[in-house]
Amino acid sequence: KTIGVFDSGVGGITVLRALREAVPELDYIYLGDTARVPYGTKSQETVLRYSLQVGDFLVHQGIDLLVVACNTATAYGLHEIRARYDIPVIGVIDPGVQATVAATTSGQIAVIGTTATINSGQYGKAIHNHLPHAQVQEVACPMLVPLAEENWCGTDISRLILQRYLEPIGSVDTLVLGCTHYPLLKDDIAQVLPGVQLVDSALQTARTIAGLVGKIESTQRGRVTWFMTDTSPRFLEIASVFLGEAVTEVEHIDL
Ligand code: DGN
Repeated sequence: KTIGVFDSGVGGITVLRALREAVPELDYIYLGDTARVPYGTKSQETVLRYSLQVGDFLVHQGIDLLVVACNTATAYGLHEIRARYDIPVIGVIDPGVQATVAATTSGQIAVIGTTATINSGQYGKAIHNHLPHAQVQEVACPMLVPLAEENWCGTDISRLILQRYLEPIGSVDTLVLGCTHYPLLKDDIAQVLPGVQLVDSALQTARTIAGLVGKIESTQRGRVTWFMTDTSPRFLEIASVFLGEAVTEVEHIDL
């Protein structure tokens, strides 16, 4: 089986990494729309148009399942993306929400994400579907994506920026990392909000897909085929940081 994974850029590699740990035997195709990143600051209409172009490309590659490994694309377009293809399409929001409602005891929850994800209100809506009385604070943290891409996680700068975003949140027992870049900032976030449970959507999405795929007979590690819409050295460098191993053979495509 081949799983198609896409993101606006390199962030979705956190989902790919979690998937390769959960189900290493599968083959993966990763597409990063690096020429048009970020999606997180764009309108719904634009994000949806880009997502469908990427989806069409991956579906033509013959994938068996499509993972929308971008919170912004999931928030703005999952419904339409699902309607367009006859293979299963998994977004990153539902798995994160399921884990959040299972983890919270007080119902006081915070969600952080890009401006687009937060403006969509999708996390809050989905959490309220499960827990109508939950108090959900949704906070846009637009500086965190460039921070992670600069590889400044674990520094005094990352902690200062996180303090500025997170300290006004007040008392919550669970915080959802509603953007693919944020798993890289998990340790910093834990320092700024000690005692708060952190829900990593990338990890939860990988668990959901592992459950869907079920047991696999082969024990061979599958391969990853890489496509990007811009292959400047900077993206390959960041991709390697996000994957935790070198990303070298990337094919450039135009959509
Ligand atoms: N991958 C995007 C997300 O999860 O929302 C973040 C990157 C971006 O488009 N700004």
